[in-house]
Amino acid sequence: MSQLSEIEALLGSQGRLSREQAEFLYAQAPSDWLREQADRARRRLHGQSAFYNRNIHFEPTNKCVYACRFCAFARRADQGPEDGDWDHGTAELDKILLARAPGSITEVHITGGVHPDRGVDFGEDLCRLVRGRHPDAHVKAFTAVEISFFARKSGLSLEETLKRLQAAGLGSLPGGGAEIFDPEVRRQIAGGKAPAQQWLEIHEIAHRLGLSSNATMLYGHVENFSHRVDHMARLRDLQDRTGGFMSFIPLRYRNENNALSHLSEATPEQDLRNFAVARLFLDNIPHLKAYWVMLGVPVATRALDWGVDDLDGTVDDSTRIYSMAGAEEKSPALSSARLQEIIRSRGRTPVERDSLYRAVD
Ligand code: V47
Ligand code: SF4
Repeated sequence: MSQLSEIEALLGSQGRLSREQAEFLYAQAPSDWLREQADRARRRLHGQSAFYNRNIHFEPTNKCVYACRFCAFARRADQGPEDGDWDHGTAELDKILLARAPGSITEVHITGGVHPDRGVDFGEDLCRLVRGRHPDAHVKAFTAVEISFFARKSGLSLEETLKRLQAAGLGSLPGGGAEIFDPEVRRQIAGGKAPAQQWLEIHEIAHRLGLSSNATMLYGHVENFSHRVDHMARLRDLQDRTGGFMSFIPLRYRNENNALSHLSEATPEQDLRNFAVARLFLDNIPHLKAYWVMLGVPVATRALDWGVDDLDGTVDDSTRIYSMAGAEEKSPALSSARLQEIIRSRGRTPVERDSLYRAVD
């Protein structure tokens, strides 16, 4: 039996792919085969449904103590004000929240640079503010990298930090800051920030406390297929222990205005193959998200045929973390109606979800 037919038989009996098999699929599986298999796996989990939500993004600041080489967004904390800098507090968030009618959003996603002067109390203030203005909205906020810094700055353990944020209204953690877990690749692209073990530890503690989370993977830069598989294997192992990850979100590296701009970007075909392998390998993470802001709407739409069941949401924000790095959407926002139309265009049924993937009426 060829390796491909062996893998097909394994998937047919809902067996689990090994690392070697996943690497083989990345390197050698025909694209049509990958699409069909990933689509079948997706259908088994979600049937015809494809999910979206009504969310907004808020990025408090682009000042950051780190200098990830792929990041086009951060400014060093000791740099003077420059074009494109911002440093918002609760007043700016409040303005954004007040502009939204009650019940018009179900989620506020907050993430940004790691500001040198801000500890957990700042995070608590933001969570309380959202919950005060929109009591029904879910707060998905702060990557593990931000949590790690809050803990250090405030002299607290990781668990105490998460508990304080949870008490202030934090509902789940977004998946950012994961990048690629392999230590050598991480050193090259994101030296200095929370290492893989700490990123995973923070999500493990969050899951234990009852906070669900997401996980991203930044791909298409200096990593190879084995680094991607290693990254997903670490997530799969943790998920076997906790079950706390809701969604996996591959993010294509965008190459404008950063220290790695000499690298070219992954092609749409590579994006789609990556989604398919992720759907097949991560058999225990229920949702696979195509983040349209980063991929552009055309690729995100096609991804619905390659294992993806979720498009994130309306977003509606400056979301400059991506546009500064070259993402097509300069002021990203899609209406619910447009998201539904995109989903229907692939023959699927749009389902509005809340942040925990429960259907919203
Ligand atoms: O960790 C930064 C990425 C992430 C670039 O959990 C870049 O629902 C590509 O995690 N090219 C933060 N990517 C965003 C994030 C996220 C987004 C949407 C939904 C969710 C969720 C999480 O943005 C960072 C980093 O990997 N990023 N710069 C760049 N040049
Ligand atoms: Fe800072 Fe995040 Fe940019 Fe890294 S990716 S420099 S942690 S804002």
